[in-house]
Amino acid sequence: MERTYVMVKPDGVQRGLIGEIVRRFENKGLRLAAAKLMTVTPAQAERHYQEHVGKPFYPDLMKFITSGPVFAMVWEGDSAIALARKLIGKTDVTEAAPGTIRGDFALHTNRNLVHGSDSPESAEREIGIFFAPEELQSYSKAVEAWM
Ligand code: RTP
Ligand code: MG
Repeated sequence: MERTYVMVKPDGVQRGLIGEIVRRFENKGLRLAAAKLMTVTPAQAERHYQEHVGKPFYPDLMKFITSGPVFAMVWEGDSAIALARKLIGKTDVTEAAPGTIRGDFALHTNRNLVHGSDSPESAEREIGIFFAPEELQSYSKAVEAWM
């Protein structure tokens, strides 16, 4: 069982895509462990995107991710990290396949609607930036026996 950090970015909230994005993760069968609407602080943004410090797109990324509310979530299940990345689609929107969130809804790479952790280490780190341990729910769903 894995947990992954998924975040509808400010453009997704503004475009009214929270429900559409949540629906895709629910349909897949992943289990929602935590969720909240929040505004990312500059300190959280710096920690979250620490691997991109110094890259040409970093200043815009910092400004963008703190520019308005995001919908922060933790999803869990077997291979949750890889499955979430598949549902989200490739970073470059010209490569993101139809059927993925970015492939279906994103027009520009720097306004690509949704984030998903890229490794178990990133997932643990990112969940810790945005959620306190007591915000995560542990439960099971009867339907999981059929999946
Ligand atoms: P994210 O972290 O936001 O889920 O996106 P990702 O893993 O698919 O992509 P990542 O390499 O982590 O990049 C973080 C965000 O920076 C912007 N970006 N722009 N112009 C570019 O070459 C470029 N590369 C990355 C994107 O908005 C990407 O989501
Ligand atoms: Mg990334």
